[in-house]
Amino acid sequence: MGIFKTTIFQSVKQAFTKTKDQITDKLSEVFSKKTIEPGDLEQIENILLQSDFGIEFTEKLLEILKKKIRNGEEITLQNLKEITQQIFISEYNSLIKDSQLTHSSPHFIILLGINGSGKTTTIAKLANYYSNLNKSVVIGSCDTFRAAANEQLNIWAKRTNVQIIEDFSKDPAAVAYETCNVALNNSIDVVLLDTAGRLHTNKNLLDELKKILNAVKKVAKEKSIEIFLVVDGNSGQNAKNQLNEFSKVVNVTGLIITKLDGTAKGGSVLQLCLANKVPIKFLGIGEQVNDFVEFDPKDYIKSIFE
Ligand SMILES: Nc1nc2c(ncn2[C@@H]2O[C@H](COP(=O)(O)OP(=O)(O)OP(=O)(O)O)[C@@H](O)[C@H]2O)c(=O)[nH]1
Ligand SMILES: [Mg+2]
Repeated sequence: MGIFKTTIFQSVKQAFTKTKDQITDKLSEVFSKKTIEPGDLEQIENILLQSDFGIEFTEKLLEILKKKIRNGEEITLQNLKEITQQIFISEYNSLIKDSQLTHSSPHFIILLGINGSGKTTTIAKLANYYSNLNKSVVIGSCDTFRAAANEQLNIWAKRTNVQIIEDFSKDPAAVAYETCNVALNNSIDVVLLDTAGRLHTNKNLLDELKKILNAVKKVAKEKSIEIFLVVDGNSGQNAKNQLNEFSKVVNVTGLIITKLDGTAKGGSVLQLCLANKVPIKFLGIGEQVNDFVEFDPKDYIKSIFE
C-alpha cells in the first residue's frame, strides 16, 4: 500500500511538473533578492493567476501576505509555499465535508461534459480502476450520435476486458436503462455510462441528458447516482462556468479533471476545488488507462509547491 501510494504521488508530481516549474521559476525570481516587499505582491499575483489559481484564492493569499508585511514579518519563498498549502487544505476540507455520497451496489456513474473533454477515455480509465479493485464493471455506450464514438468505446471495453451495452436503436436513454438493468440483474458492481459531448446551451441535448438520468433513476430507485462532470484541465476560468451551467440541469456529484499532463495551468484544479462544494474525484494525467489517479488534495498541493 505504501509503495502504491508513493507511485501515485510520483505520477501526480510528474503531471504537474510544468505548473510547478512555471510557478517556482517565476517566484524564485521574485524572491531572489531577499524577502518580499509590498511592491512585489503584484508580481506574485500575476504568477498565480497565470497558472489559473483564480482570483478568489489569489486575493486571499495576498491579503495574508499583506498583513504579515504590515506586521513587519519577513516572508520567504518557503513561507509563501507553506501558507498557500495551509489555506488550500483548510478551505478544501471545510468545503467538501458534507459532500460525499454513500455508495450502493450497483454503483451508478454517469459521465458528462462538453465535446472532447475526455469522457470516453475517462470511462476506460474508470473501468480499469474499478477492475483493479476487483469490481465487476459494465459500460453503457450512450453516445449514440457518432458511430465513431461507439467504436472508440468498444475498443476500450475490449482492452479493459469489460462488458459493453450499445445501440438500442440509437436511443441513449434506452442504452442507459438496459445497462443499469444488466448490472442489477447480474450483480455487477459498477455501471459506467458514457454520454455524448454537449454544450450547456444546447437545449435538446440537455433534455436528452435528463432522459438518460430518468432512465437510470427508474432502475436505481433510491440508490445514489453519481454524476461526474469531466473537465479539460486547460479550460481555466471556463471550467467553472461549465460546472455552474451543468449544475443547473443535473446534480453534479463530482469532477474529473483531465489532460493535466503537460499543462502549466494546474492551478485550475485548485480553483475548481474551491469554487463550490463539488469534490474533485479523479485526475486524468495522460491518454492511457493507467494515467489516472484519485484526487488527493495534499498530494496535489505538495506536487505544485514542494
Ligand atoms: N494528454 C491527455 N489526453 C487526454 C486525456 N484524456 C483524454 N485525452 C485525449 O483527449 C481527446 C478526447 O478524448 P475523448 O475521451 O474522446 O473525449 P470525449 O469527451 O469523449 O469527446 P466527445 O465524445 O467527442 O465529446 C483524445 O485524443 C484523448 O486521448 C488526458 O488525461 N491527457
Ligand atoms: Mg466521447
